[in-house]
Formats: sequence, C-alpha cells, structure tokens
Amino acid sequence: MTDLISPDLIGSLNEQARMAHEDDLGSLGRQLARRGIDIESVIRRAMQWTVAIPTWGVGTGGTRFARFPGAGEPRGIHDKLADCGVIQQLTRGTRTVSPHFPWDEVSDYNALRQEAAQYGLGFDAVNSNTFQDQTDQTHSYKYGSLASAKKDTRAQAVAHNIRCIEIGKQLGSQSITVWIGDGTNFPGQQSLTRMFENYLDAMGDIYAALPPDWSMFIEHKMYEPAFYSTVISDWGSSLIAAQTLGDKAKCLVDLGHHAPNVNIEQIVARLIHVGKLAGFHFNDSKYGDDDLDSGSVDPFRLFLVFNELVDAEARGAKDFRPAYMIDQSHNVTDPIESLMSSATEIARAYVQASLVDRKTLSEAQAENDVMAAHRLLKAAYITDVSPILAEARRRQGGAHDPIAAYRAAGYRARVAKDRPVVKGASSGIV
Ligand SMILES: [Mn+2]
Repeated sequence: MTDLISPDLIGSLNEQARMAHEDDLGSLGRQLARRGIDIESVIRRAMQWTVAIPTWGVGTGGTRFARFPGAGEPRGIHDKLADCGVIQQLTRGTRTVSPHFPWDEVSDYNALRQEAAQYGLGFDAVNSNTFQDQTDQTHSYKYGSLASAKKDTRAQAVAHNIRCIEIGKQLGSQSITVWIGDGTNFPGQQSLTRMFENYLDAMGDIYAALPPDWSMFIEHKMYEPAFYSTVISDWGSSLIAAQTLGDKAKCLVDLGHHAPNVNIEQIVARLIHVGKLAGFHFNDSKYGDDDLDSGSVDPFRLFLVFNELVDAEARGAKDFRPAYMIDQSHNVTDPIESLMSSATEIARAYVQASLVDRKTLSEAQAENDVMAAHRLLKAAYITDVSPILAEARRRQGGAHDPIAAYRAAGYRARVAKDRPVVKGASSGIV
C-alpha cells in the first residue's frame, strides 16, 4: 500500500484529539444507551459504510461561464487516483472510484486496476460520455447521441458504451451509468416520441452487451444542456426505460436532477418499491443542478433520503442493492477538501438514519400520532453523531479530522510542484 499522507502525522494529530474525543464518544454512548441503542453496533455500521468518488470530482469544476483553475490539479487519471487515495486514506469511507470515459482512457487497464489497489481503491460504475464530441469521432453529438435522428450517430454512441463496458470488465467494475444530454431547444425540433423510441432501441443494443453480473444505471436529468425537452428528464421516463430494457437496468437518482421542491425521498421510496433503485449521485442544490457539496444546503433532505434507504435495508426490500456515488462540481474549494467533507456528511446522514426507532415510529404511524412520528425522525436527525464518525475513521487508520490532517500534511502544495495549472475556460461537469 502506498501512503500518500504520513501515518505518523495522522497518528499524532489523532493523539492530540484523543482525550476530547473519548469524552464525547462516552457521552454519546450513554445518551444512546438511554435510548436503547448500542453505540458499538452503530460504530460498526459507520465502519462498513462506503461511497464512491467520481474521478472527475477531484478536478476543479466550473460553470457555463468560466472555470477558475486551482493549484496542483490532477493532470490525468493517475493523479486523480492519487487524490482519491488521499480521500480514502483520511476518511476510510470512500473505497471505490467511478471512472469516466474517454476522460480516463489509458493503454493498460489491468495496470490501472493495480495502481488503484495500491491506494486501497477499487472501481465502481463506469460512466460513458456521449454528451460532447471527441476530436477523432466521425459523427457529432450536437443534435443528440443515443436518441439522435441519425442511425449512424446512434450506432457510434452505442459502440462507445459497449467499449466502456469492455474497459469496466478489466477494471473490475460491474455497472455502467448512462447519462445523455439528448433533447431539444425548440418545440418541433424533433418528435418527442421518436427520440424516446430511438433511445430505447439504442439502449437495448448496449443492454445486450452487458455481462450477466452487470447492471445498467439510467441517470435522468430534468434539463440542461437541452432546455425545451430532455429525453430522460425524470424518474418516470427513467423507470419506463428500465422496465422496457430488463432486470439489469435500474434508475439512478442524482439529487440535483429533479424539478424544484420535488419530494426526492418519495421518488426513492417508489423506486425501492419496484426494485428499480440503481443508486445515487450525491450532491446538494438550491436552484437546479447546482452540484453543490452534499449536505451543505439541505442536510435534512439528505437525512430523509437515507431514512428511506435504511428502512428498506432493515426490512430487506427486494432487489435493494444501491450503489452510492458522489457527483459534485467544486468551483471555489479544494476538491479534495470538498469530497472529504461530503463523504463525511453522507456517512452522517446514514448513521443518523440508523438511529431512527423504527418500531416505535411504525406504531405511531399506525395510531396516526403525527407529532410522535415526526419527533422520532427529528430525534435521530438532531443527534450529533460526529464522535461515531470520528471513531469509525480512527479505528481504520483514518484521521480524526480529515481536513485538518490534509492541511497539516501540505499535500496540495507538494503535488502542485509537479502539476502545472490547467488553463482553459471549459467546465464540462455534469
Ligand atoms: Mn450525476
């Protein structure tokens, strides 16, 4: 294993925080014991939690207007893996990365798999890209890819997705996430029906290439880059597609890809009900697909999503094996710090949701005791589980405070010596 941050430094910082930590953990343990919860079982849950880091997330993002590069940004997939390794070493809750092609193309994927393993990382879902043109491609995606009116363009997009599956097999991945930007900007530009039929036809060709143990994750998004209509705009379109394609196709929920004020946790409950929840792209939003840091704007909503997930887990819901990933754009922070903070906030929501007294909640619901039911959720949500999260990290060799340890280690300044500033105005984060 390659240590990117000195274990001695992590150990000495953890030691400095030890007495206060033990005091806080003991206090929380006594509080939870009064509520009939064994803190040790919750710590163990926190230790097994993991969320995937997207390789594109460790680069500085941007908006449609500009991108302001940061110092020491990754130059390619090798640097991205190292940055993801730092996040995993300090948080111990991000054991996989989700790669993106062609952005992460290399000549030897077995070597890449070994390289990731050196940092304690495996590969989660591979992501295809038919929302932008590559320099060497024959047909443009300007007017669409899998849903294009042009047969040759659709075939090219299908071939790219199949290529992604082939790469994923070498990396040890078992799923492909398909998100397309296809849609229209003008009423009448295309047939809404024909575009969806073209999409389903093309997706069927990709589906046919899936290995037996693979899944296909369909990611919907309400709008952008298309602003009048989008082919896979909502969970309804996504579910129709998943049901049309077959058992291996499921619906991925990106928290930023919904209409404003929509009840995302209810969508999650519906997808669990039909056994079609693929997993998540975690982020937060205020107005649209803002790609803000998870839990930074509306942590209660994140908790409510996890309340549905933990409930499904507890009752052994059928076909419930969600893949958890982060999908954010870090424009004004150090991406490593944002991803460590987000991974912590996502784990926090999971642990908080694990504290819900589900038996008493079910009884309150059966009696229509509205306030009692609501207070049970709130009691879990307002519990400060920080000592549990810190303990889970410490026991696995991670940092009591990942961001403090990252800053003390001077990692960014160290890698900036070898990594030139990446100029350019493009952003391209979805
Ligand atoms: Mn996404």
